Amino acid sequence: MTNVCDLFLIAVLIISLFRNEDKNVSRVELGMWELWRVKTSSFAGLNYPEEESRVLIAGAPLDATNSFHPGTRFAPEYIRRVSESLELYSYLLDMPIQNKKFHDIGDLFPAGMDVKRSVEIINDFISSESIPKNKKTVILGGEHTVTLGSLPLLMKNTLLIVFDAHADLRDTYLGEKYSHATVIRRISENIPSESIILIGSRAIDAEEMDYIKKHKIRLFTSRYINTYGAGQVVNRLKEELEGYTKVYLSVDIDVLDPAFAPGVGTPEPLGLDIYTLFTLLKSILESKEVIGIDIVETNPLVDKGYQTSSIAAKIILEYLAFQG
Ligand SMILES: [Mn+2]
Repeated sequence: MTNVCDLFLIAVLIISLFRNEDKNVSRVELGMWELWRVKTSSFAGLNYPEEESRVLIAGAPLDATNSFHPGTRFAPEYIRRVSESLELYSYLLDMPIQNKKFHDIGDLFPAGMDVKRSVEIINDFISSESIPKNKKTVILGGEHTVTLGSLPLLMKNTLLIVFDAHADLRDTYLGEKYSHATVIRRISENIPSESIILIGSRAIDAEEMDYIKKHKIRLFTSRYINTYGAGQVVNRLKEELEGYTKVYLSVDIDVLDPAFAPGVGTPEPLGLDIYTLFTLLKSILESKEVIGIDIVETNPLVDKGYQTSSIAAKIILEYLAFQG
């Protein structure tokens, strides 16, 4: 029996197919998604008008190539949910976070979208909204492959700093060119590879190590950081950052030791502790203009007590705290 409710939903769907006059092609094609995503809560339970905001936040629930444990599609939702209960206080600045206006547009596409299409949509969003409107970009992943969508931000004398247990520099992985394990390789083919710094790495195969050396990618392994301490790494980072005015940060939450961040797609022991990670983030945020950041690989399905989602949310809050 068709009830009134069904008829109403069908009417809404038909109207939605015709109502979208947005010039952005991907948005038009995703007309139905616009209807669903309005239900998504916004980051930190706040949402300022876009015109007043210096930062645009967008979810990218990509979960297509994870080889071990799927679930990253739920991360934007959990990060937002847990962010609502975090106090608006900056640990790094030791003061309340005030007047940092951001606009959370919701998720860019529904979970289940294929990799290439997802990356195109992120690309489109950054090229048609963040860059022309002069806004900074926060992407809530999703698997690490979403970073490829930020390529338009990496083109002009921008340093890419990647926090990650893994190098993600394989040419292909499980037969895929576009994968969470190949994402930095694909990026390195599009920007000067010397403009990439990997931090916290501890899962690198022989092919990747050769690639790092051959292409002069800069590397701070977790062993180096855990041996010499955050202070020494901060000093070396300052030297490495010289000559660059802008930085883009890609934070794979598995850079942390699984003791701190168990809810990840591909856990790898002997990572950074949370204090070291935040100290390194501070040194970057206070010395350079960080034009964008993505936080990827949080997996709420294996995340007891929202432990990992809450760190992901905290990283974004600290990023916001440093914006003008
Ligand atoms: Mn990783």
